Amino acid sequence: MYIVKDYSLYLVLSSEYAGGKPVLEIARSALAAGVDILQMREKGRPEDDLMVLGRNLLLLCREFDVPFIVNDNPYLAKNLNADGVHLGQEDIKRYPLSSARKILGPDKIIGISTHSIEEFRRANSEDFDYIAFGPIFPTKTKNYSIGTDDVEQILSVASKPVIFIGGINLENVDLLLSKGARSIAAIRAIIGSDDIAVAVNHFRKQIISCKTEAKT
Ligand code: 3NM
Repeated sequence: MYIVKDYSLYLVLSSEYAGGKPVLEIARSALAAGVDILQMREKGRPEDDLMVLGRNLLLLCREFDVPFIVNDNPYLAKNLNADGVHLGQEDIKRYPLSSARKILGPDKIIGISTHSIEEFRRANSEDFDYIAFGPIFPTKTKNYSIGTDDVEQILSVASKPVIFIGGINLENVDLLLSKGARSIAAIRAIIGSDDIAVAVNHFRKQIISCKTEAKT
């Protein structure tokens, strides 16, 4: 199994929220500033486009030794030789974990989105490599948010890394970290920022200072 060194800051790259900025430029700045893992999340684009963008993103991720994850489609992940796939609750109806593993082989990362304690528990009992949980705060891709009340409970039973997602920004991340979260994913707070490197550095500082405090 591919061992991910660190899921602390997970960048989800979606050009629809990039405000017209080229995603490859955003990716380069974010990788240089220190995101730990990167996902290509491009909804509704032709597969040929995704192959081109994916190849370029993979090369960039390799340059920075950061895992490259493809959203939704294990076949696309396989064809790109990406490091893994991220599956939503709808995706796993089409590609249950066993079939995604068969497509990708045993050494790739397979992550899943969960949106309730029940979904989390189910995913936690299966052999996913990580579990995303959200949307924690209001966000554009979902019409509800679940807040931080369940964070401690989830972390107390989690048997794999949990990545919190949804509306997380530099103002609210401390609340999440104070509940024990150590891995967070973001789209807009990073790619919508005027200065990608500054946004990434701020997130990193906040996460790192929390980890250091937890040890002392
Ligand atoms: N998945 P932003 S929330 C892609 O809850 C995605 O599973 C979510 O974007 C989930 O950081 C979300 O801009 C959107 O809120 C994250």
